[in-house]
Parts: sequence; C-alpha cells; structure tokens
Amino acid sequence: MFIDSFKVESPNVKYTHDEIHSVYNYETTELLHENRSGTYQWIVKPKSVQYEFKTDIRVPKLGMMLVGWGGNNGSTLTAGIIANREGISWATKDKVQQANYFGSLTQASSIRVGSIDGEEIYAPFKSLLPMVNPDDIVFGGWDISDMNLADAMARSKVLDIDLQKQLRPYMESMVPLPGIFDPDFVAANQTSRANNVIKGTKKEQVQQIIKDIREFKEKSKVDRVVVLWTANTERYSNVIVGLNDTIENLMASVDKNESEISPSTLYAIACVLENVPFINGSPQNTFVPGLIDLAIHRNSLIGGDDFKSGQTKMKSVLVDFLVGAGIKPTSIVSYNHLGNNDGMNLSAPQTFRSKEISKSNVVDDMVSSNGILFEPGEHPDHVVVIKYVPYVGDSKRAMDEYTSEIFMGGKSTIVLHNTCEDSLLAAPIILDLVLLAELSTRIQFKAEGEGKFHSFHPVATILSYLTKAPLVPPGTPVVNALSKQRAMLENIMRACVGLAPENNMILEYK
Ligand code: NAI
Ligand code: DG6
Repeated sequence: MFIDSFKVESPNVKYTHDEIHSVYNYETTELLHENRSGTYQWIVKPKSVQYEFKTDIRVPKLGMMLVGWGGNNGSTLTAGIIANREGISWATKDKVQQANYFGSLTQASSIRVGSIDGEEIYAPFKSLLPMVNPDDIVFGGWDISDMNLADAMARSKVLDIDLQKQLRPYMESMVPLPGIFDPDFVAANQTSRANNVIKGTKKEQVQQIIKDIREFKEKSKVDRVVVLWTANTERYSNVIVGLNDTIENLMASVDKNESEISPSTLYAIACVLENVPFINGSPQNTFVPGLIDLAIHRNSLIGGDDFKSGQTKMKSVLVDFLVGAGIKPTSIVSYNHLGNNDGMNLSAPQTFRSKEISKSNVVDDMVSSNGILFEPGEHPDHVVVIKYVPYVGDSKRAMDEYTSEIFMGGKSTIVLHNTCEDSLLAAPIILDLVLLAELSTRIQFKAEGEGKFHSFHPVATILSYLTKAPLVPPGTPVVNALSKQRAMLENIMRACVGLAPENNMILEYK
C-alpha cells in the first residue's frame, strides 16, 4: 500500500512550529587489534552512541543557479520543472504524455515505513522531511553562450517538439549571465560557442560571480541559493605546492591571475566566499586542496563530483551484486558513444581523461571489500572508452561487458546495451542534488558529549548516491556501492524523525 505522508509519534521526537528534534541511538562497532594471550586478534565491540538531530522545517524559497544553464542538461532540467509546474502534457506518437519526475530520488522514489496486517506500507521519499517543492524553484545561472533557454532547448534536441512549442513562451525570456571562460581547460571545439564571457582578471571574475549571486538573490527574492556546475567537463588542473594547495596559496594565485586556476574553481571560490552551496556535476578536480580547506574553514557546503547517471549507476549496482554474491569480476569494459556537445568536448584527450578517471574508480570499494576473491591490491581490468558520433545526438549508447570468474574456474560474461537520452537521466539528478544540498543545510546534530549542535561536514558525502566520484572529507572512506549510498541518505533522514534504519529483518513475521 502507498500512503502520501506520515508523522512519527515517539518520546524521542518533538515537533515544534519550526523544527523537528529527535534523539537517536546510533548502533555501531569499535574495532581493536590486540595481543590477547600471545596472539593478535581482532576484537569487535558493539557500541551505541546517542545523537540528537534538529531539522529546521521552515522550507526556504530556493534559487538554483546553474553554471552551463544553456547546455543540454541545464535547458532540459529547466524545461522539465516548468512542464511539471504548469501541468503540461503533450502528444507523442505513442500517447499523450504527462510531465513527471521519473528518475528523481526525491520526487519519484519511495521508502518503506512499516507493515500492517501483512502488507508493506510505502510513502514518498520526499515525505521523510520537509523539502523544497520543485515548482517553487527560481532559475538562474551562467553560460558562455548567450542563447536564451527556449533556443537552447531546441539546440539540445532532447524534448519532443510539441512539448518544446508549449514551453517556449516560458523560456524565451530566460537568458544566462556571462560566464567565466578559459579555452585552455576545455576542448578547442568549444571556443566558437563562447560569445558571452566575463572579461577581466581572475579576481575580477570571482567578484563578478559574487555580484551575480547577490543580484539574483535580491531580484528573485529567494532566501537561499544553490549553485551547480553542469558546464563543460574541464581538464584536470595541476595541483602544485604554492599554487592551489592551501587557502592562502589559492587565494594568492587568484590575485596573481595564475593561469592554472580553472573557471570551475573560480565559481566555487565565489560560492564558498558567499556561503552558497556549490556542487560539481562534472569530473574535473574543481575542488583542489586549497578550495576544500576554504570550504571547511568557512563551513560552506561543497559536493561532487560528476553526476552518476547511467553506465556508472549500473556498475555500482552490478559489481556490488557480483562481489556480494561471491563472484569475481575480472574484466569490465565500458564503451559509449554520443553526439551532443558534451560528447564533442570529451573528444579531446585532456577532457576525456577527466571523465576516464571518474568513471574508472567506481568499483574500488566493492573490490576491496572481499579478500576471498581479490588479493590485496588486485583489481579487475577496467577500461573506459567514449566516442563522439554526432548523428546520435543526446541519445547515448552505452555498452558494457562484465567478465567474472565463477565456481570451479568457470567464466561468466554479462553484456549490457543501453540507449537513452543522456540529459533526461542527468536532469532529475541535478534536481535531487540541489534539493538535498539545501535540505542538508537545515539539519544540525550532536553526538553525546558534544556541547553544541553543528551542521554536517561541509564536504557533503550525503550526496554520494548522485555522483560518480563522491567527494569526501580527508580521511573518510569512499563508498561507491549504490545501495549503500542510498541507505546512508535514507537512514540519516530517518534518524532526523527518530526512525530506526531500514534493516530488512522483518522479524515480526519470522
Ligand atoms: P553541454 O555541453 O550541452 O552543456 C554545457 C554548457 O556549459 C554549454 O551550454 C556551454 O556553453 C556551457 N559552458 C561551458 N563552459 C562554461 C563556463 N566556464 N561557464 C559557464 N558555462 C559554460 O553538456 P551537458 O550534456 O549539459 O553536460 C554538462 C556536464 O555534465 C558535462 O560536463 C558532462 O560531462 C556532465 N555530465 C553529464 C551527464 C549526463 O548524463 N548528461 C552525466 C554526468 C556528467
Ligand atoms: C560520455 O560518457 C558522456 C558523459 O558525460 C556521460 O554521459 C556521463 O558521464 C554519464 O556517465 P554514466 O557512467 O553515469 O552513464
């Protein structure tokens, strides 16, 4: 059965007019490696830590500013939210299609809340905690192309033409602000697009982005802004001692107009200085060490990297299944071709390399979790290929071959072929990233013994489910397995309303 909403009644949860306060016992373990009676032994001690969570339930009016607003993802997301808000339907050759949010964790997935009379009860994921309604989001952003969003939607060739016609009047007046452009960081084939750029030194460019955010906030009367990079994939920046390794060096490099400071890092610096959450949806190392330190120092949310939309999402499910089933993946070959502007930009070796890195590291945690299958340091062969084929446009073809060793030296090969509009996968993920980043800034917590409530670490691991290469604070384990990432997010939200983590034991019926 599916219910729309619920309220938790428990001595551990208090609802006031502006917050939910919960007390939550976190059951974990403590590990010790000790010499006991002459031999070293691992000792595992169950441990319970009491936490308190405080969630501000006053949902702000939210502004979403996209870097790369006029791209395929940016225009598709804008169109999709307007279509949902306006209740638009359109004719396709198959049927009359209604706008929806399929593919969005927050808007289109559900959570189990319990069971009654032998029936499982589910509710919308978004009913766990008060979140911004996408209908109320105010759009803004930057693009190095000055095309308005209606024309950008047409250029991207993603949505059906009947829908585009209906959306055009809403989107014609939306024009991106000039962006920071540096041809050295993207493929040479992108330069012809750059007719809308911020002039000046890097310091002046950062100041302009800050000014843009302030003016957008003022004009659109939003309470909070989240900025998300969905612009071109950049090449990696060199991380150099003295250049971008510390806050001081990074800021001095901006002042000195150092060429190795990338546009994405400049936008991120502006956001951190403004205390505006910044999310990186592309694979490059925007978050150089000096920037991570700046975000930590200013307690300003950063999250990334690279939307986890299709092939990688499958990988973080399939490899988790294989390794979890005691099957040894030995070769993973991921090929894809696409014909949109993203594909054209990725046809240069430097930008491709950024994508190759983020697509390749996604099975490490699963492989290292099973020392029966893999020797220390052993990895499956893992190859990633991306080709630009203009004809297929946004409709990406992804082909994957997984070869594994099974029982008694047998081999198992699984082949997947996915054809899908890339931007229709990415757009709902962008929405989730923005909504969840905003929500996480309204949650405060403290463990027993801690005097004061505090926010989550500014490096937002809570967003991991949505990214290929989750950015984590120094010294934190990286979790790539999709089910674990989802459980982490859902269980933290459950803790905020005093619900136990979903443990799937269903002891009531055993
Ligand atoms: P796109 O090329 O259509 O859009 C990027 C937009 O950014 C363009 O309009 C371009 O003019 C603009 N731009 C480039 N540099 C800029 C800058 N410095 N400042 C402001 N605007 C700038 O690409 P698409 O398909 O929208 O993808 C965007 C990003 O998302 C790419 O980096 C892509 O790799 C990444 N991504 C996409 C996924 C998908 O499934 N579509 C999944 C994972 C990542
Ligand atoms: C070529 O792979 C284009 C990319 O931007 C991808 O579409 C994107 O990284 C999606 O990757 P994945 O592995 O999540 O499908």
